[in-house]
Amino acid sequence: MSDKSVVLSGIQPSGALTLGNYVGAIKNWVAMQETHDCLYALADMHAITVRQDPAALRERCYEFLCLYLAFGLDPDRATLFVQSHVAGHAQLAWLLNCHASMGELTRMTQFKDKAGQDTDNINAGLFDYPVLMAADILLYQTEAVPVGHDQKQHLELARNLAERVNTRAGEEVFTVPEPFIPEVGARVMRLGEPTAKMSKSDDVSANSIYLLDEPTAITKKIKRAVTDSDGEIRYDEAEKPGVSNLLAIYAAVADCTIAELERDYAGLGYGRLKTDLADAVVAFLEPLQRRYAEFYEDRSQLAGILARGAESAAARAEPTIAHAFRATGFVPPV
Ligand code: ATP
Ligand code: LTN
Repeated sequence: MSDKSVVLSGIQPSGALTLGNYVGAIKNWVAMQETHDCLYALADMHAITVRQDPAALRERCYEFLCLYLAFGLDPDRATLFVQSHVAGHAQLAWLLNCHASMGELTRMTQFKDKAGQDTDNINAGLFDYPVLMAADILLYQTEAVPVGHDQKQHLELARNLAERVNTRAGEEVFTVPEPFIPEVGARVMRLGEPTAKMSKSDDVSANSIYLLDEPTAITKKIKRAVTDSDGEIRYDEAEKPGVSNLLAIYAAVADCTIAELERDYAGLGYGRLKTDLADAVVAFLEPLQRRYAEFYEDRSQLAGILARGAESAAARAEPTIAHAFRATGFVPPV
């Protein structure tokens, strides 16, 4: 077993991946596989908390995997797997459910947002979503969880559940995980509404840059992005959310700092900033999309990667399930 610290993260295949998902999460996933023992999940069980077409959900899992591979996530260095392939996620979620309170789950802002958006389908899974996420994390004795800012509250819940179970059991069943949130780009905003988070399930596609968007669509969306009327290129989230968002995206795709951009664009207009940003995003995504298409061709390779990932993740989950069940008082299977 590796002596590197364990990292786990996941994304639910609930819509096409956006640049927000890359900047807030996947960018760190790629960097961390060099230095940590990483597990990255396709969180399909989370995705069914909103209604899914089964064939489309299956297809999207392959799409996500190809994008992960195209970004350079490497099945030889990180465990890439489908959440539903490892039974321990559902098993541990049940156990944790019995330690989570209705009150704390009711306070989760993501639940309040999503329940408010789709009032016809406020299912128990949507409410319980953060407990399943805590199970994903605690199942592997995870130390760090690379996510965007919106997941901070869920991480706090996972920490509380770990500490609560450890205290009640009188022994350390779970490692208490830490969030790992980027300093810049932890909250990429909608292009047309820069006070709300860019999100893959947004109905308005002009608000998001999808990782598989065509260059012309990217350019068009960025040109139409909402800015402000003072004309100054300066990072100030409160006063200038639109321009700040464009600068954060630029810094993430061009691997430079916001201070460098502010200096380079001092005195230039928003038109110029948008044209250059569109070029930078297209230059960043084009090679990615090419690699994506190559991976997508080879289904048997993809199936092999997922089989390997599931086997490795399941083996790693087993000791934690056994420990947590024993500490709870369950009779061990004979
Ligand atoms: P959905 O619309 O289905 O809720 P989403 O786009 O908000 O999806 P998630 O699956 O909830 O994405 O999140 C996957 C990861 O991407 C998480 O780590 C999350 O914090 C991060 N993330 C999502 N949107 C953004 C964003 N706009 N900026 C930065 N990080 C983000
Ligand atoms: N809920 C997360 C996706 C997710 C996740 C995880 C993130 C599912 N399981 C485990 C980190 C660790 C979201 O981003 N919506």
